[in-house]
Amino acid sequence: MKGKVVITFGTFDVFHVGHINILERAKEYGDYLIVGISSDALNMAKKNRYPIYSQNERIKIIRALRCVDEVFIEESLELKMNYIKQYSADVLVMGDDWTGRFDWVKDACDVVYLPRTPSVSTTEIIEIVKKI
Ligand code: C2G
Repeated sequence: MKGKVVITFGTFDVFHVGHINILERAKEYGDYLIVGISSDALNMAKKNRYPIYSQNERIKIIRALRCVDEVFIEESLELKMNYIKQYSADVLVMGDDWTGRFDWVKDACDVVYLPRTPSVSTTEIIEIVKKI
């Protein structure tokens, strides 16, 4: 019995504290946390570059977290509804950089947008490291 199922999505490239903050807060919305991890190909389509860490590395990192119960690869942003139904999710949690973008799944589950952790992002880390 999984209890209340929470689903969230992301790339989680160059894993940082903003990522763990949203995953831990997402878990508080239910009993079982499922994470859809963007495939390398989806990342290329979304951000026009491949992630620093491959999808297999990102899966390994996310799966190892205590708050995460299950992971899968997210192949397309348009498949959100399919994933929500496939995993019987009760609530979708996303960071507030996505506010409003996934309201269209509200017929299938609750949708919650949580504030992002300020002053940390993968892009910023890459820029800082480049300058060293
Ligand atoms: N995040 C956060 N605080 C930060 C950075 C990220 O709360 N400082 C959150 C984002 O809001 C997101 C999650 O961490 O909910 C993963 O962030 P990204 O890896 O940047 O995910 P993204 O590429 O936006 O992919 O289907 C949706 C997409 O797959 C989301």
